[in-house]
Amino acid sequence: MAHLESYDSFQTKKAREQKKRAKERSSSKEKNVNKGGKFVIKKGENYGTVIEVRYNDAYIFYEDRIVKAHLRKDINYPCNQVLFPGDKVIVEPDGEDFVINNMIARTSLLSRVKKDSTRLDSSVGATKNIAANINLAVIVVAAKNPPLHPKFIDRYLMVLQNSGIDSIICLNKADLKGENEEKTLDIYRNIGIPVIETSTVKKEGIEQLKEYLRGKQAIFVGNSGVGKSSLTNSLMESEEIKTSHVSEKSGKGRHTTTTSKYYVWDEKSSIIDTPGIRSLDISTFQPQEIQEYFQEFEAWSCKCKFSNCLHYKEPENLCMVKQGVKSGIISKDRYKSYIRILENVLNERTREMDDLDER
Ligand SMILES: Nc1nc2c(ncn2[C@@H]2O[C@H](COP(=O)(O)OP(=O)(O)O)[C@@H](O)[C@H]2O)c(=O)[nH]1
Ligand SMILES: [Mg+2]
Ligand SMILES: [Zn+2]
Repeated sequence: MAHLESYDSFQTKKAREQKKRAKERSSSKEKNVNKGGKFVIKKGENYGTVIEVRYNDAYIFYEDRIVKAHLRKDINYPCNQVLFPGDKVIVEPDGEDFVINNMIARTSLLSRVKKDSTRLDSSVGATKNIAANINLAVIVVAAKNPPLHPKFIDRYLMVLQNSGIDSIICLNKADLKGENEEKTLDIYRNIGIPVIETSTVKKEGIEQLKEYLRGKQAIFVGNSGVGKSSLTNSLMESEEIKTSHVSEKSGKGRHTTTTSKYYVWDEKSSIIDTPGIRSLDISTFQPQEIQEYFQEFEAWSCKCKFSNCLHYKEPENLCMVKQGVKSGIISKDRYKSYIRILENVLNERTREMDDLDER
């Protein structure tokens, strides 16, 4: 676990602050439910882990088996608005089922933009919560097929960091890796993100991946076709994984995974295999905030002429970040990712202004 420890010590003060903010955000979402008797508690022993949520009930991994459970009677919300996969709950037998008496306060809540959300309902319910209490995200990318693009990695890194979740990069299909891919990976090694390389074809790197996953409530994220399900299968070949469970109703696609699968190894270790999460929610970011997630800019940006420099349309001679890119010390790809995300956020804000004007 040496890698993980060095990564933890790498966490900057800023990252810790981001985590704190993420925690506050997720706990503010719990408030509604907590109005009656205390449902959300700070700590608890002998908890079970939610692995699938339906409208009225949830499946809980509890004492080495999966039990079906419903919410305590006084909680007047559908189960799927209160609990998400990964939530830790206190249950007790209740007739044939179990009853969920409490939920332990979340450490993180990961969400994505809903596929069917339109601009009109963007204020309500436009995001879908994917999983709670995730403490490690494995960003899976492929060396080739699909090609390796830093822009996906950067978006994931930003959103995950903002949710208070540590990330590692897993380059799968390492058997297809060339020089260009090696250069791309170096960008991330240089900024302190752990990178592991796997090949499910050659059965390489699986043990190392396992080492990272042990003791974690982890999630595989990444575009479809990169090999997330193949990796899960490789992990499953080892006997440690006890349970697998399909959550969400299956969609129509025949050859791609359309459902999330929750694999539990033991009380403390699990992995969620997600279908590709296409649209991550970046709507909550302020333009000025985005650069915080490009930690290697910081040493330069503090010397930009304007303290609120966006390193965007400002003249090159007044922007040190642009100088850093020019000198080759800041990766051009990372800078491009930054600009792409910034433009997304700025466009979103322009559209909101237009909407206001029209009213
Ligand atoms: N060359 C190579 N192909 C792989 C590797 N892992 C997975 N694949 C192939 O990549 C394709 C997509 O894999 P899959 O696990 O379904 O990806 P997912 O959509 O991310 O779950 C399949 O055809 C796999 O056989 C690998 O390590 N090397
Ligand atoms: Mg899959
Ligand atoms: Zn600047």
